[in-house]
Amino acid sequence: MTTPDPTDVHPAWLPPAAYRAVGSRHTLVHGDGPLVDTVFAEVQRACAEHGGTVRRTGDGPPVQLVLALTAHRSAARPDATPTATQSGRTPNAARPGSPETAVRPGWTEAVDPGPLGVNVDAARADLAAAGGGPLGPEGFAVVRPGEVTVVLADDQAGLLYGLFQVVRLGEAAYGPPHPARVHRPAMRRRMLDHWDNVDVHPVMGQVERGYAGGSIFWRAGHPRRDRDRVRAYGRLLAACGVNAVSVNNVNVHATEARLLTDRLDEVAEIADLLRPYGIRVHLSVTFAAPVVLGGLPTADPLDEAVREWWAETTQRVYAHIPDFGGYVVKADSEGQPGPFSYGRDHADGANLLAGPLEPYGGVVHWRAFVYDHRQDWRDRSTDRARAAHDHFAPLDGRFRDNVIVQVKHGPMDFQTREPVSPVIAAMPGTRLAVEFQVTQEYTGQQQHVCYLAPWWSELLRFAPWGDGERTVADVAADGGGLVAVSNVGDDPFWTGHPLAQANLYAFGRLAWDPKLRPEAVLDEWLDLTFAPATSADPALLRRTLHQIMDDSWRSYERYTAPLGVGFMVRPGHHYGPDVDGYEYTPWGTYHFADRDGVGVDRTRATGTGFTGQYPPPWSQTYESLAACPDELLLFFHHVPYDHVLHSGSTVVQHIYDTHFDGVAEVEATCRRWEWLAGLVDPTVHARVTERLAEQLRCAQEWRDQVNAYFHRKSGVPDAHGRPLH
Ligand code: GCW
Repeated sequence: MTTPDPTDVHPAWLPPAAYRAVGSRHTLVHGDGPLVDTVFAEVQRACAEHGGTVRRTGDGPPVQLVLALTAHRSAARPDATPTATQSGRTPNAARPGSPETAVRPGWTEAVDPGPLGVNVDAARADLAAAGGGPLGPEGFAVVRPGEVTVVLADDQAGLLYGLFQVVRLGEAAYGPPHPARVHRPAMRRRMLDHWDNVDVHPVMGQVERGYAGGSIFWRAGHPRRDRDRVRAYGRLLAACGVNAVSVNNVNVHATEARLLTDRLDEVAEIADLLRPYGIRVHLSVTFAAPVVLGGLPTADPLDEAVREWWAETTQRVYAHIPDFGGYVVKADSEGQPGPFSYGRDHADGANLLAGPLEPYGGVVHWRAFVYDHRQDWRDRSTDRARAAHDHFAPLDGRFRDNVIVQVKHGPMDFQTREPVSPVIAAMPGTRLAVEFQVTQEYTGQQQHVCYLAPWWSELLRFAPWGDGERTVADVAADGGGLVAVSNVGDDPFWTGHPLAQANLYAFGRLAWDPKLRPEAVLDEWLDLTFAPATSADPALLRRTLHQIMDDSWRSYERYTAPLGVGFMVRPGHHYGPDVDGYEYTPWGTYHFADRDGVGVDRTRATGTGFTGQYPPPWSQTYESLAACPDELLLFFHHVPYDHVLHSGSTVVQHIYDTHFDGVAEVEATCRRWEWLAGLVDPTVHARVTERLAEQLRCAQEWRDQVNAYFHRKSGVPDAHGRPLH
């Protein structure tokens, strides 16, 4: 195969310079199979650029890098139904002494694919001595027993991930000898959901909540067939560890529904392009498919003809796409059809689709984003935050093993700050996937710099049962993995804002290893994207980009909705401030500000009772006004404006201060970015400069609207006498 090289798109974190260390050396790639071919092609391309050589067998110059498959083949495919030992309800990440890492008797004997030279044998011995096998379907080890760096993997995908690790390491991969370093993904499935439409939707456009131009897959009703672009996308995703992509919007409209049947070829083509990068394709389907596509009178999950229709349809899908990943379903949510129409529940619905997928190793991602979007705002007893738990927790244990209940990380909807969804702690007998939003619907729509890895890292490290107990990452790792809504479109920078590429990269890396520090992930991304060797002042570049990005999510939080209350965005498109925009609407997203106070009382004592959906200690912490963390205060409590926060500030003064601070931080970001003129590609510099001007304008608007609003409601002046309008 040849590696893609679209000329009309930014190379993101795989510019040729990122391959300098690999491409300037002599490399041996050992093993067979399509993904090994991908590894070979990647190294070959790097060598063409940087002067090294690569071969698969035979004689040649002494090699400095070996990428070799071991003879051991893992029985499990990444998407196969996990066995007790694989899932075991313990984190998937290797733990010394756990069944995951134990050396199987006879394993070292099994590893002998032939005479590759002494360094490889030493590397294998080293790996075995370190108790490092089996590596699993996607794991790999990097060993440097002497002067040669050796990457070992049991399976092809592991070799590909091993190559990208060596690329990340750059020159550091060829430093002093070191023993085997074993890498295995924490999550078996690391998935991106595209909300791409085939037709241009009259309101949502080509990509729902897309801020990077059109779709890379479809344009105005037709497949784009930009094969290079899709391959290049697969390559970028593999390089950060993503292994599954759902290609179309979870809101499945009439044309998009047909991707399951007469337009399946379009999906198969994408699958063909992504397969060489270890990525399986999934498809969003409509629950009403038996009616709208099959002409049946019902889509009732207990109807025999409906079951047969799904079985036959699924069989046809696998005939076209043998490694098809499975279905994604948004049912009974925001107008999408679902089992409620037939008096059935979500377990009935999900199990209907899971059955036919099961023999092929496919899964159903069944979304838990189910709530009443036709709420009466006057009715204080209905609380949207409660909805997913109310619907799904009682169904725990009823889902088939190849159903993955996909839960948004928070109880509302991808806000800048929300507590962790209580569903994540409520379904021990169900495989759960946690869903993030890389596309910045509520975090600046790729007009604003907002590096989201610190937010995701907080969420992944959160321990719903209290400190020292299992984390959100552990739940996802034992269950269905991590999913995120993609931020990619046909924009020349992939993501509209060039710095938003870092979010896509970070999502993949955190899904692979949720313990990575967000600043370290940013360093990886910086070093790849802005290869230091090509920069006039790499230290200044790195320092400045850290200053701009590390805290950008918290800056965004400061100038938008305060203290976890959420929304306050313009209805519909969700960009920019509108404090009361959703206040008297049916969407269930209220802040309840009046002249005396603000916030949503979700306590058991006097409010909606939502705090009772958490296990201890959080059920108590959130219930207590005194204990509730400041950043979530208004999510859980309605308080007077003079309520004193743990920080010592009153609520209203906190609102004023953070809004002035947030804008000042954006001003500093604009100045810092100016210093980088000449240190980054001029087209990148120009694009970011343009976006920063908009970010500053918008941040000022947020500051002035939010501050003026709370000043007018509360009548409390700013303690520092700043203008409040
Ligand atoms: O955040 C909301 C978005 C909808 C989206 C929905 C969902 C695809 O505003 O555009 O629909 O979430 O997650 O299903």
